[in-house]
Amino acid sequence: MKKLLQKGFTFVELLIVLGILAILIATVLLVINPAEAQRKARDAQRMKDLVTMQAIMDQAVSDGVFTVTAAWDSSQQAGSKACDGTGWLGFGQDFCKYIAVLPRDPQNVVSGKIAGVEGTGTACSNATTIDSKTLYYYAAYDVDSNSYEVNVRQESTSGCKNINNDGGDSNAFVEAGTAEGLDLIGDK
Ligand SMILES: [Ca+2]
Ligand SMILES: [Ca+2]
Repeated sequence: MKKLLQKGFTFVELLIVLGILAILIATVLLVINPAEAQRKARDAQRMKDLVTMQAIMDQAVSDGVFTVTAAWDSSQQAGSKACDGTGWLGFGQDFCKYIAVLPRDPQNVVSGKIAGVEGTGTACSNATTIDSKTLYYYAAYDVDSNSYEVNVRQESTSGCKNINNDGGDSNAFVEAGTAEGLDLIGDK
């Protein structure tokens, strides 16, 4: 019996093994960083949606479907994903022939603890988080120049670099569109 017990772990040995396991798990979590991985995944979706929104707007401008008579900003209407003109990217226009369901920010929150990141420079090394702001997609159409701008935020530190070098005037958005200087949407 004594021999058998000696072959097993002592309490101290068990503690050491558990300690090592805890360190290993903490290290793996630090490397994988599930929260940052989720932010990256949402950012990737946002970049995809930006291209989709550009395609919708390009087509709509090309087809001359806009009947609005004044500049229009959809940035505060991130609710419905309906394509029939009542959705957030509506401008009162029916976009159903271009897309069945409008893209919408994966988070789509009025005010989050972290609403995104912003920073300057190609590496965005000074990235800081944006607190207590809307985490929506934004769009604007200017009737005089028949041009538009669409914006998305980024949440992950690595996504921050997407907000620069896009030809726009904002260090808080990834901007795209046909408006000169992409200056139709101010910082939100
Ligand atoms: Ca930008
Ligand atoms: Ca802009």
